[in-house]
Amino acid sequence: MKIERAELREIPLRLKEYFEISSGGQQNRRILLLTLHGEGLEAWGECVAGEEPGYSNETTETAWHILTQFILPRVVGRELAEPEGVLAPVAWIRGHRMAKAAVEMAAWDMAARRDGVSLSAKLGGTKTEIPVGVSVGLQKSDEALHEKVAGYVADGYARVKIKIKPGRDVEMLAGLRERFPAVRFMADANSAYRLSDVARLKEMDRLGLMMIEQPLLYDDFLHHARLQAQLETPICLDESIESVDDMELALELGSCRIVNIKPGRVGGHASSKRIHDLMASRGFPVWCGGMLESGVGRAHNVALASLAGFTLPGDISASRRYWEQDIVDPEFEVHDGRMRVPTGPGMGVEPDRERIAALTVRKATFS
Ligand code: OSB
Ligand code: MG
Repeated sequence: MKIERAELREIPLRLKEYFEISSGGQQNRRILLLTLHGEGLEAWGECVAGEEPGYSNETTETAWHILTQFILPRVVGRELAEPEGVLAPVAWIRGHRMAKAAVEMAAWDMAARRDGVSLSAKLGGTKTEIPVGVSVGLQKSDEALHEKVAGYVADGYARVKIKIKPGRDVEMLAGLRERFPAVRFMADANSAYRLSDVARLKEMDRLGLMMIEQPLLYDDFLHHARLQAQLETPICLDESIESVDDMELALELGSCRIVNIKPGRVGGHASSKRIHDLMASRGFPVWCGGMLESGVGRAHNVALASLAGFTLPGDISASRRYWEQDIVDPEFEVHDGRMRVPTGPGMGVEPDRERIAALTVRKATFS
């Protein structure tokens, strides 16, 4: 398959509600969409970089820069049999995994369409439905939080992830546990704690949480290992894991027992599959994280989460949890805590090209 042309676009999409985590908040997303063309095929990818460098060191703006100045000029014109090699000409670029992943993931969509199979099948997925959860941002009050959670429980989500930070943690979670005794809860700190907070974190062991996600700094494998040794609740790493090598280090040190795989964070689907395979070989579960994607990025996440080792519910919620109107048809829906994996060719949902064109605030074309 030949990548004959690429279009990179930025579209603004406003989240239905402000989403706050320990490092900051998001309301107006600046989404980068990538379209690859070649041999009559059209394939789609999304760059998951955020507007601010609080979760990752990448931003929408750095991704635009790296994609337009360094990646796309070297990738367009390439002829490849399979998507795995698409980033070979840019392997010398350090970091910028979210920018790279947008291209790699679109190349998987292209290869799936060429083969006439779903992206799920192309990636080696076997599930026709996946269990899904929801991630609830920091709220102004416990009352507001309880109301949000009650709504998502009514929507049937298979587990509810609660964002925490110092001052909004043990008591808040204990209140939820009391009000919702049967709900599967987990907590995500987005690096808000230090190892010196171990006493506080140990108090969470009595709350029956499925896991605590990324309690400590993104690059601190050693302290995560020391913390995990003192906690019964499994630690799930998110920010820390950017490659299969990071995963090996984390397992070697005992820094976590679970990982949240976001294909954008780890550089694409091939890297995600390697992390999935490594974890499966050691008997550890993985789940697919989310980055407040549009329907394009969500389609990629759903396809990835159809691999057998993604046994825990992902942060893959219904389109309507994020947007008044998504940019794909059909929108993603949740029933009884599960989402159907699209079966059509490639990502299996249709981007709304007219609406995307109307929303586009900047566009760069490479041929
Ligand atoms: O830490 O998982 C995270 C969103 C943006 C940045 C980081 C995270 C999140 C979420 C939302 O938790 C997951 C979703 O897309 O629903
Ligand atoms: Mg997280």
